[in-house]
Amino acid sequence: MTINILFAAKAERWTGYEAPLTRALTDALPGREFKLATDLPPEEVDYIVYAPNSDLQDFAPYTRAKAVLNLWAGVEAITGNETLKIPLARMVDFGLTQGMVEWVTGHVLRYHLGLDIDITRRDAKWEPRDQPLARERGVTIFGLGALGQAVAEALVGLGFDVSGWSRSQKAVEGVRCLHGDTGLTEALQRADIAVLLMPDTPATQNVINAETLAQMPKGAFIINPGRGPLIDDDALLAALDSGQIAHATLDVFRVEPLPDDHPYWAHPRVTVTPHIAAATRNGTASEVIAENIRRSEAGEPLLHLVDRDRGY
Ligand code: NDP
Ligand code: OXD
Repeated sequence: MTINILFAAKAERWTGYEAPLTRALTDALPGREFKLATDLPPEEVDYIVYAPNSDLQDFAPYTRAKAVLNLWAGVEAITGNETLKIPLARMVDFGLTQGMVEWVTGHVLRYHLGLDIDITRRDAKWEPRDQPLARERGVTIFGLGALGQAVAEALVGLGFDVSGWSRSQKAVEGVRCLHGDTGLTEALQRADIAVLLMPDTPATQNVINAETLAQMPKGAFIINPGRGPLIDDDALLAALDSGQIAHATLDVFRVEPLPDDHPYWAHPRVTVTPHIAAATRNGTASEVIAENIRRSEAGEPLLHLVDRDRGY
């Protein structure tokens, strides 16, 4: 029987996915017939390859569908969808992970080395300064999941004093793994540079607030490629103005695109990037999707299943 796979993402994504997804499905399902399309009768669809910003928001008519396979790592825009009753898998993709490692490492090194001082200097002042080694710089990764762990390992490789904070206890070589409410204070105190890589859930919203910002070392840096709601924006702006936080690099926001009049745009101690930290890569992501369809057809458990109650 033909496996019908609906590609439900913005139309412009189809051009990039059609060929690699077809190739990956052909490799993963030898001898099986499949149909991959952007439009199929809902009652005939077996799998939905999905982006939360697609027009598909009502899953009720997809009575035969076995799983929704998300093209994004973040699932906050779909976990609350009451019409979704079937398993939901999120994206864990080599390309996405590597992209995040490179983006975070670049911004950590920018802060660690004080690169802005030299890049923006125009006053002809020759002012040598001491450069601490990475091992003298505490970096805390808030969120030690697929992305956080990879980032932590890369920073350990560069010699940083890396801590990580998660909901449950983790073990990552070279990383001081802290967790839960009891681990939060130490995680904050060790964060000369804080990297936020948690999902947006009711439990993580505003985790960076006036109280937690005050527990970080004075003059700390914040890098947020996680999600906008992790930060209480007013509290961060106040901490930037007081010097408690020296600078923030923000890739994600409560409202995207970030509105023209948002104070982050003009703030001298904020760098805004337009949600570009890491993108799902068509080729590697297609292999992840195809592998999950193969698993489902073989009666094996899906990879990267979302716990809808936990929200990630
Ligand atoms: P994972 O689900 O693999 O990891 C999430 C981590 O956050 C886990 O370590 C988890 O703890 C921790 N966490 C969740 N809730 C809490 C909590 N209440 N307290 C403490 N820790 C918590 O996600 P990924 O690493 O794959 O992705 C992380 C996020 O990065 C995505 O949800 C998305 O928002 C963002 N993202 C941003 C991109 C960009 O371009 N800006 C690109 C891709 C992703 P535990 O391990 O105990 O479960
Ligand atoms: C994602 C993202 O969640 O790009 O994949 O933010």
